[in-house]
Amino acid sequence: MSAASASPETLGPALLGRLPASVQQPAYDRAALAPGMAHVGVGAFHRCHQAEYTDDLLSLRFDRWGVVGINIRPPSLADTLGRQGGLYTRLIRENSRIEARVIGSIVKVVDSQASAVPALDVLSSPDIELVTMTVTEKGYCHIPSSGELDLDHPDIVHDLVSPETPRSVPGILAKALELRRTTHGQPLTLLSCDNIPANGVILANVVQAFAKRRGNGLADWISANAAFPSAMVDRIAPAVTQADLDSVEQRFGYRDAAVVVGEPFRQWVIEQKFAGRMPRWDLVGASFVDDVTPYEHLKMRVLNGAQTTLATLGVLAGLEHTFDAIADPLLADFVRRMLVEETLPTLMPVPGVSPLAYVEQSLGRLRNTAIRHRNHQIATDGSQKIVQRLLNPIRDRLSRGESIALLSVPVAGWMAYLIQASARFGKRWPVSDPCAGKVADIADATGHDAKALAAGILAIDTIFDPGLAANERFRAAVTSALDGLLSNDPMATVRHSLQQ
Ligand code: CS2
Repeated sequence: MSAASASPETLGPALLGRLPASVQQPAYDRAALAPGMAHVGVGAFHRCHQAEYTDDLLSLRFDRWGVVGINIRPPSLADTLGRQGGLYTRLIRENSRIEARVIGSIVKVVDSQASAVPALDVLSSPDIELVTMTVTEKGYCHIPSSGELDLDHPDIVHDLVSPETPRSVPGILAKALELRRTTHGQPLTLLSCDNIPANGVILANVVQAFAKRRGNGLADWISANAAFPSAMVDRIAPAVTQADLDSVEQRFGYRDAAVVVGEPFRQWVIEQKFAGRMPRWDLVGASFVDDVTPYEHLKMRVLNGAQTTLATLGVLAGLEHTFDAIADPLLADFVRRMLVEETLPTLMPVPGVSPLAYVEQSLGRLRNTAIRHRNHQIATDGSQKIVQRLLNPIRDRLSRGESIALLSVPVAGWMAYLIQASARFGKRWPVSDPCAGKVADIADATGHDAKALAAGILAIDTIFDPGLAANERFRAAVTSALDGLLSNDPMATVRHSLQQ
């Protein structure tokens, strides 16, 4: 097809076979795929990660594992992937290099935003043996500091009263498992692919806590018939922009409303704990292991820790993207020293991985200028991210009497970001975080006095467990960093922390 045609066609099954040679396309017969697994939360990350692994596997050895993509929150899938027969373009970008591939593993999409019924129909079907999910940190309705179900969460309150019409992820999954139990009894593996520590344990906690409150034997059935493996997932895949969609049309001559853009690096480490058959993702680069914890700590504390640090401090410095923040010599020096001096000593050994090389590789990934990952996007929902990225390594170091001078700066950075980003940058970076309202109230009540502010925020026990919040060294380090970051020269605090 011609890139210069007046009205470009939209990607769909009819266009396969006529795509430009530079766009790779499914090497298997999609029409013969049967839906064998479902994915909840078909955002950029799923399309760039798990769906690509499945596509690799389908190319390698043909079997039935087509994916049914479900969204229980906006956006609607019908108008994008739905119209395109589940097909979309996955761009891998690294500086000036670009590689395009049409992914075919999603065979059907289901919108279940208005009611849980369409999602429940899929999740309770005996054809579905596995459900993967990326529902964001918030989607689990758990308390970040403890990993337990948040019984005060409005959606959980609703679902416990009306379990037949659930809204929350725990409520929908518990209902789906109940339907499986009463209709056919087939087991189910529920594989969280969200970036939270021990994600399988947290998923099991919230589903089981919900099921136990139903009191009808469901929790016991789940224990015997469902598995909740943990997984570490990795690939940087920022929110898609109009420019990304336009770039496919300009380069390749067709329209695609579901483009995703990711970096070359990808990793998937999955705990070997399944309720039934699993796709052999291990044949296409994923790893099945007995314990994902060391991998998870490495990734969340190093790569994600660096991202959150560059994001919050980057916003305070007025910088737009991760690559802008890491191009700043002070921030680059700070983040490397924080990782090497304070984070690395908290990690468990990971087979075959040199921690120092991992740091350099991670920083290299963050320098990729073709991945336009906004600091503001990464800073969003920071309250759900800082526990695993910053507070857990801090807790480990405090227990051994080690310095936390550097790691406490991005913790204060997250606080300063919540307090200042909207006021300083307005609509450009409006803060969005489940704790934003609480922090704003604390700021109003304390008149922006750093000591009172830090004390107020550290008392939010869903983020800071009481033991950590009471630690004098931690309190002093965060208070002093917050004081500096709220001043007119926030970067002086970053500079100063390196001189200590
Ligand atoms: C990012 C992650 O927005 C964020 O919180 O830090 O999405 C990050 O890009 C991925 O975890 C990389 O695997």
